[in-house]
Amino acid sequence: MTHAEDAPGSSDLLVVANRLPFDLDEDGEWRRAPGGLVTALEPTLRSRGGAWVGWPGKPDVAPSAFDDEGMAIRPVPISADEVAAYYEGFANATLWPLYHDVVARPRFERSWWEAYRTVNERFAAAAADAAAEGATVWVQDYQLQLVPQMLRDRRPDLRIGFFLHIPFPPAELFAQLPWRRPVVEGLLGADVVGFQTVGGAENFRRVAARLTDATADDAPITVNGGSGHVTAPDGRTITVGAHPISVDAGHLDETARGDEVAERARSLRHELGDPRTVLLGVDRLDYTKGIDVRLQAFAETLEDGRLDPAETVLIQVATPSRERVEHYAEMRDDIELTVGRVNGEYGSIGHPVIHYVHRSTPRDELVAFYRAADVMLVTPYRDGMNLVAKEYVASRPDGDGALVLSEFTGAADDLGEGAFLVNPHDIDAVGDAIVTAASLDHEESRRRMGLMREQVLANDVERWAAGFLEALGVGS
Ligand code: ADQ
Repeated sequence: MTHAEDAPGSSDLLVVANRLPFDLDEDGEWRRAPGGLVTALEPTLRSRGGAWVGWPGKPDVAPSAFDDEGMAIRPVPISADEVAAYYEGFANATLWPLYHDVVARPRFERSWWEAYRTVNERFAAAAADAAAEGATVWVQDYQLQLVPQMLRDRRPDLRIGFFLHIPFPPAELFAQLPWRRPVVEGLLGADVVGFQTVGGAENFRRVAARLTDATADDAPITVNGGSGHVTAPDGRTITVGAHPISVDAGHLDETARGDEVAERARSLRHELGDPRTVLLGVDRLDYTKGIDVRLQAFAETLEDGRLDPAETVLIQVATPSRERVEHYAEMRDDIELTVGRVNGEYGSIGHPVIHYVHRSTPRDELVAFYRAADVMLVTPYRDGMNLVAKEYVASRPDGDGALVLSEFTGAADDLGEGAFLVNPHDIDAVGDAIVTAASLDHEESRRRMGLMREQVLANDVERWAAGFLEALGVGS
């Protein structure tokens, strides 16, 4: 059905995401909110007079649309009650744990589902309003899975893409969701549905055939290549593909080459007491990231004497995240307790073995951390991709450094040849990998880093965006 009020707007290319590339701060001023997605998409949107539809990050405000150097910014208002039910509730306490292998128990609340539908409908209406006749609309992520079909109902003339940034779980787990069918039908409103990994794309194709009236082929799905196909009951064909996201590799590489960053990395090591080995973790403080397992494994290597606390330092940078969601507050307490316990046992006055920073870090400082670290620890229980792993690699133009990487990240598919892959549920294996990576000889470390750098520099975030848009039929 096409709604009478949905007359075409003027944008030929739209991105629809939970958040805008701008935040509205406490004083009602717009502040740029940089991020990988913004970096990748802004140039294309600007050059095409495109639009970005999203929430300004502050509840109960309805700011007007505005133009930012050729890109239309279309705010979607969300009330405080809706933030609690749609965002903190359905998105982050139902879908997030369910899609990450149920590492925490998902909550299924009917009122949250209602709010999710209502807010998705509002995003669909805003996109329908902004899109020109025959425009292309690219919908992002798990907060907006109903938007593709809602948008198609309003505007059958549009070309619609959807990309999921988090994992798509196996059918056996997804089937727990009481609203599994409408969610899959929502996604099948798109022409192209993209996932971080081949595994995620295959899971979705299987779920679509099993839980809806659609049928699916069994064509091999390959990275940025072969696609699967689902045929909807109305005869439309939906392309299902794997498009692993990446980082702004060239920019990170260049920043890391700068004298300031090199100097900051040196001074950082000096401030740490010039230890032989610096280990680093950088994460949003989230229970999926396996911060607990890496701290525990690190403590055990100190305990059994394989690493010397006088010569080794672990920096853990953890950005505050979703603090109003129940599981997050608990996890923060657990992690901080472990940090205190390990430092109490193995640190000395003025020389803690774990330096724990609970705040967001400026980009250049983060790059200096990456350059200063001998071993990067990325140990999620499950992660769609994990950009930190790729940022570390892009920030090592010196060709040194080792990466310990969970096999349950999307990044493991891309960096598996050079990283030390581990099962984060196997604490002994994580400890062994930390020790091996910390004692790696220079030549082997350079060989492994070389393999990873080749991958990341050749497949940056711009290429990712161009690849998805090409699958959608948008030429560059
Ligand atoms: P996230 O779960 O947020 O992303 P990740 O991919 O690691 O996880 O990205 C985190 C980003 O935040 C990185 O760019 C990192 O540099 C930054 N960051 C983390 N800690 C920081 C700190 N203390 N200070 C400053 N910046 C910090 C979701 C999915 C991932 C997927 C991405 C992109 O969960 O699997 O890779 O989207 O698709």
